[in-house]
Amino acid sequence: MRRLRLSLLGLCADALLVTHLPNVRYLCGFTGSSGWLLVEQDRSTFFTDSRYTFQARQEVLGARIQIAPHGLINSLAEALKGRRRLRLAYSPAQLSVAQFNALKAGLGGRVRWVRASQLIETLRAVKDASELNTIRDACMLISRVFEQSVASIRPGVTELALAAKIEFAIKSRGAQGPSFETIVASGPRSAWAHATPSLKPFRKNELVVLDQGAILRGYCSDMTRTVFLGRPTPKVRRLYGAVLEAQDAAKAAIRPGVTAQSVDAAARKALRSQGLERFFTHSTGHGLGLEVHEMPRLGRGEETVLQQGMVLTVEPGVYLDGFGGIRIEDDVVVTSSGAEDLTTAPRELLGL
Ligand SMILES: [Mn+2]
Repeated sequence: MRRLRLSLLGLCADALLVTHLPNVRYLCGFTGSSGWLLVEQDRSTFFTDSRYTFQARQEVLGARIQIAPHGLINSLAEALKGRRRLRLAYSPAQLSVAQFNALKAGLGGRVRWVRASQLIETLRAVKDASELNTIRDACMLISRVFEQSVASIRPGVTELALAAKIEFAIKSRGAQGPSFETIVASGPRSAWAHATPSLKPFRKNELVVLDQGAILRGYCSDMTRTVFLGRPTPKVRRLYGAVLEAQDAAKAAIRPGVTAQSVDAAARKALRSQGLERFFTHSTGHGLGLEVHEMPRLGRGEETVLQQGMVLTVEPGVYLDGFGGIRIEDDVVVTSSGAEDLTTAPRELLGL
């Protein structure tokens, strides 16, 4: 809240309306599904509806709680009544056109709207010690879940059945649930980078991509491993080795002061040297925290400078139509001199 108020001064805004729930949670601790936060220099007000009266009382810190009987917009208008002029910052990507129009109508002409994108996201990108501890635990948990669930990959078991086992294990081990819909994709379907699990059974001599994450105490992990059902063929070995080398190259490029795009370039360069760059069809990674995708993105043209305390995924892959895909993904934290792995499941090619 203190760091946010400083950036508001820089924007010449009197207040910021926070409408994105992960940002609301980050600033005041509220974990429910409806709530806005108004941050001013001398106070903050949290608006929610009557379903959350008790929860807000227990969770919200550093803000006055305002239960809205007739919608958040009316309550906000009520709270701002009597202000003559207000420069109110908002994040355009996090308000619908309908909400924005209703806000303009409800708050009237005294508000000057100031567009402010990614103020809080920029703060969130660098994790503090307690956030790092939680992410570390979420990464440890998903590593254990993978090691446990890999034993269930056998011919005849369906992708959906394995996904169900993974998600059962996530909750059994004390996480709230998966941080995204678990990906289990086998055979040619493993070439679909974002496949959803299907009723397809595993067969002998297939690649299986498992992309799984857990939300623990609000924080996400995100890890991918690719295994081979049978004795890996020379082609699979070669592809797998190239992806692992690309991942190592990207990790080795991470340290404070380098740009996000330079990490992506390192992975691409490693795959290019094997003639495989054109099969790498997504970016190298992304930030991770309260949301499974947050700042910074490790991709082409991304000029964000990495800082100590950022948590990133590193996940190069190759996808060959009709054959299959291979992706290896770890979560790392940027340290004072490099990158430290947070996900620890084995990375060598596993033949089952
Ligand atoms: Mn990811």
